Amino acid sequence: MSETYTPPAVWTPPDTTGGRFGAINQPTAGPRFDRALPVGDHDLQLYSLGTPNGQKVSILLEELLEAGHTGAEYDAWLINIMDLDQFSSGFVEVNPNSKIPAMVDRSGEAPVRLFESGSIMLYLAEKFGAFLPASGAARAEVINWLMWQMGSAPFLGGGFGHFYAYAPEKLEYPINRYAMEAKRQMDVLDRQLADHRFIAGADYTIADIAIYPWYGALVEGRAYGDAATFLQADQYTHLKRWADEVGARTAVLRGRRVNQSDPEKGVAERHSPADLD
Ligand SMILES: N[C@@H](CCC(=O)N[C@@H](CS)C(=O)NCC(=O)O)C(=O)O
Repeated sequence: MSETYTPPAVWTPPDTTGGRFGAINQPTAGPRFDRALPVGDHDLQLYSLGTPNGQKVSILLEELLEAGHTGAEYDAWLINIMDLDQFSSGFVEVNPNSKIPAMVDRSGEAPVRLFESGSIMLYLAEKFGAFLPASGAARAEVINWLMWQMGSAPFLGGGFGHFYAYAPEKLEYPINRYAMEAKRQMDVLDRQLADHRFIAGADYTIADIAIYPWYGALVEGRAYGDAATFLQADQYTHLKRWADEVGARTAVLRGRRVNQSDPEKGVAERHSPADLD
């Protein structure tokens, strides 16, 4: 690969784009092979992987259970994206976008399919009437921050994380561009948390649950190698104070361990609370 590139008039896919995720990318959507998804005993079936996007949903489910919502019991099945599980016909029926997390709610007459972590979180918060104010300005503020997370994290992960940690070459231009944006995003959160205990105000909500696996992990030094040092994450003291509080919650610690392919990090599948005990 060369440092500079002159795009041809019409793009054609390279043999491989290289880097950590090069092998899984293709310019087309849809299933790549036939395989049905497994279905367990509970109403809620989660198909996921313990990445930050996956953790958002497993943390919320563990929070719901901790708060006494027994209907939130769930089966969590591992979708190993490096093994291309996200391209099975069964998974694509649930999520035509072939990305984790996906979920099916089988509690009603017909199963409800759910994809996009923000959509799944809103659905669960509404279903159980928890971690989301019922109406008005307070509800709007939670949704503001939930949507902020959905829109911002691709610049942190697909932008900064990709070029700093995963791309086959270290290129100064994209690393500068996305380091700038990652720091700006941390400053947005730090300023908000300077005078709010939680992201959307005094209460812990799905906004905190969505943001913690990304930006909490970043300030806690668990994302993209030495990124916390590189980005001087310790400058963001309010963000760190919030991450310490959220990260210590029992349900957060449990939810982070769901659908981990590395046994040192957690369990591949979760079918009952005992799997995490
Ligand atoms: N906006 C989506 C993003 C989901 C996403 O990017 N998932 C990644 C893992 S964190 C994935 O499944 N990648 C597999 C692929 O791109 O083939 C969401 O929040 O649910």
